[in-house]
Amino acid sequence: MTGQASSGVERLVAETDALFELSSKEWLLRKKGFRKGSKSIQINETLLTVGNGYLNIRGSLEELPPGHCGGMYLSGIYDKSEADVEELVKCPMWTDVSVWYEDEKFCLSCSRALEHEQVLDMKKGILHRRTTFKNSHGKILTLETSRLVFMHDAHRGYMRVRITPVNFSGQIRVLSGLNGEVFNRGFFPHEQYKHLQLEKIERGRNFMYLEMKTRERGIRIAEAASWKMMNGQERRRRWEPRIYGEKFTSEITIDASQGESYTFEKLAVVMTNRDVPVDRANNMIREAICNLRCYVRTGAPVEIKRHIDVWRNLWSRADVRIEGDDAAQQALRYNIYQLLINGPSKPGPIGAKFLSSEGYMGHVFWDTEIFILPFYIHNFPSMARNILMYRCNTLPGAIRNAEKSGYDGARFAWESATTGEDVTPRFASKLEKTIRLIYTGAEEDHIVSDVIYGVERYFRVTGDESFLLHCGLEMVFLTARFWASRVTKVGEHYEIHKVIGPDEFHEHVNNNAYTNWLVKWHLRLATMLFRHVGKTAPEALRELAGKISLADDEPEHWLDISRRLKFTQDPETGLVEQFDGYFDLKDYVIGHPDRFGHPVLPPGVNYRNIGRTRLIKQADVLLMMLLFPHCFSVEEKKVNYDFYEPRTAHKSSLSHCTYAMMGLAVSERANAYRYFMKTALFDLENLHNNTELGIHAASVGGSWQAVIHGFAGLTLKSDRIVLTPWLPKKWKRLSFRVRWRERDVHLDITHSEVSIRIDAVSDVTLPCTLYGQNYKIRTNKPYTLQYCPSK
Ligand code: IFM
Repeated sequence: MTGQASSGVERLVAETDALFELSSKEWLLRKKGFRKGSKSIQINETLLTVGNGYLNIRGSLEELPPGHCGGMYLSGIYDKSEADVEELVKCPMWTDVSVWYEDEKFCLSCSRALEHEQVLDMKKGILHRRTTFKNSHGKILTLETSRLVFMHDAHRGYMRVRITPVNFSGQIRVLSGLNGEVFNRGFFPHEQYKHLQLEKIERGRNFMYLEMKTRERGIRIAEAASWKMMNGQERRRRWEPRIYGEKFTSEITIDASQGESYTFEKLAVVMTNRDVPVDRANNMIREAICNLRCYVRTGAPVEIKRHIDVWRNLWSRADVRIEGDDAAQQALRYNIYQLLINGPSKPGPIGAKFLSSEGYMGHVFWDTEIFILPFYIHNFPSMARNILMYRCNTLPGAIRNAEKSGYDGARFAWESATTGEDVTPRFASKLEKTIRLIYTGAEEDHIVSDVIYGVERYFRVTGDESFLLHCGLEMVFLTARFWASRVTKVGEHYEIHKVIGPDEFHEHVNNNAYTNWLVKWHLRLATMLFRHVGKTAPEALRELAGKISLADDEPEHWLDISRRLKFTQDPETGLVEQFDGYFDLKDYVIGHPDRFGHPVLPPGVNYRNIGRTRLIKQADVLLMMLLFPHCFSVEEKKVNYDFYEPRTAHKSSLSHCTYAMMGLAVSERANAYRYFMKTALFDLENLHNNTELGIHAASVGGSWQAVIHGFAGLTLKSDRIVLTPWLPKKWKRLSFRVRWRERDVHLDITHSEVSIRIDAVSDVTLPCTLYGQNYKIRTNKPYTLQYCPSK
């Protein structure tokens, strides 16, 4: 190698070094130390996931120590094979690396760790690792890695590896490749499902290529990578690419000198046949290699710079600053980071565990529309649209669900994957320890209206008429038709029998308040939209009516059902009965929490008999009041809060954020803050002891909502902004911005002022209600109003 070329390489290394410089500490999530065989290995893998919403990679250690559960997941790639139902497929890995000296691998489980740390830089979306191993022969070596998947180009990833033999010189082998020997976890311990079969494995002078196909749907996943030594090339003795079965390994042997560092880099491309035009999809190797060549030509530093620029923009859009409470700020940042690495740039599913693991098999629940979607609606409307488009595209599956259960219209699946047909497993999910039949797929029908709630909220905040006319209306009408066939007429009234509400401790119940209230609203909305669009876009309505054979009198029938659907609330106290007969159940309240602060079930109550008690799993009536805040008075909310809060076991990650926001609504502020911190720290502190199985995406979205809708008290209506901020004492300032119908709303709240500025293309005056008082806000002008929450 010439001196000139080698100085070019040094420059490249220095350039990436500069780009990889760590951000300041408030942007870092640090995980220090390593405990062999402990659960923390997998918990850290979940927490340290990097991604871009198309492809996400768990933060596994490159040498994959025993007990690891590394994995890469691609949005929307599901397969069934021997599994009970379709599940998110673990894809071939490209981030595995192993370093050997004299037939001994440097691995955290067999070498001593003199130091070990993984650092997630949330500002840049990069995961770093630094480990100094001492092997059984006393050889000390430092391994440093950095990995990322690009935000500006979802198909590309990058990894840099640096090794330094600290107290020895000699031949070191560094291996990395493409690993197709990957399995999903099975239902029982040690059971595994194989979802992929080998299609093609090839090597060229500068690349390796692996193509695998999902066994059921035949989706082809292509991975191409270049793996090379960057500096110290003259030290390279051998480069041996090897293919073992479904694994490609590229082995580089170097003559290493004590104290010198050697840097390697891997450029990877990942795509599926779904990502390329049909006529090119039968030549995936060509697609992937072309892409890789182009990537190699551009060079990593240019790509990394672009990636960091995109991250800068994402944070400038979505960051929320809390001054005075570092713990809250750090936790919220982490949750926003999770939302950012899972935002879909194309229509596609968002599962209850995001793309962080196979937990809940990657399925999509109501978590998406009720808990996760609002962040995207208020920050990245096009991503929100993509989330809803997934539901729209799976309407045919929802129609089949309705048909299969003997109803009309469309019934969104309780658990959804590729087609929208219900994929709820028949037996208890892997997250629960016991095996029992699951009824949620047959009975948890509130999902149907939860999706529509998401549609309405999206439309209200964005005003996206085209989505409404081309997708939303059809979703609203077909699901309204489902309810019209699902209700039971009892005398002059309608009822909904045999459901499970959000509280899943009680199955086969009649007239769950949350469900019935949502259905009332949904049917009314359907009728109103029918009338409204009949006037504003009659042609579009006529076309849709023809497509779904909508009879003229159907909408009026929906309104009639809405009016006469049962809903039970004590007229004197305002207390809502969660379902028929709930008040007749044995009464218990949750006693003192355990030493971790978790609610403890009263003596004698267990998961087999809990359905005979008034104890509930998660917010139910309270969530209804949160979603429809203007339909219930503060007194009604308080009565229900006081009743249900001591009876809620919070055995779901969806519960705490609801109690945080409802706590603020009824001035239970200390409690609200406590619940907020639980939500915000849900995975960071492994609150439910199952973070190894993936991120709790609903609590991630819920913690953002608790700050924006809860503490800032922000509601965006179609024509006005409503604000009721209240800040905890130690929060000196809360500031953020949200998107509202092509405008940017900037809010800055302190204990004395509420500052608001609405940036817009044109100057207009918009109404804003603060603590119930109306103001007129001119766009592009700053306003400072008084902060004065009720005592
Ligand atoms: O959707 C939730 C449900 O409400 C409670 N069990 C877990 C599901 C997925 O998060």
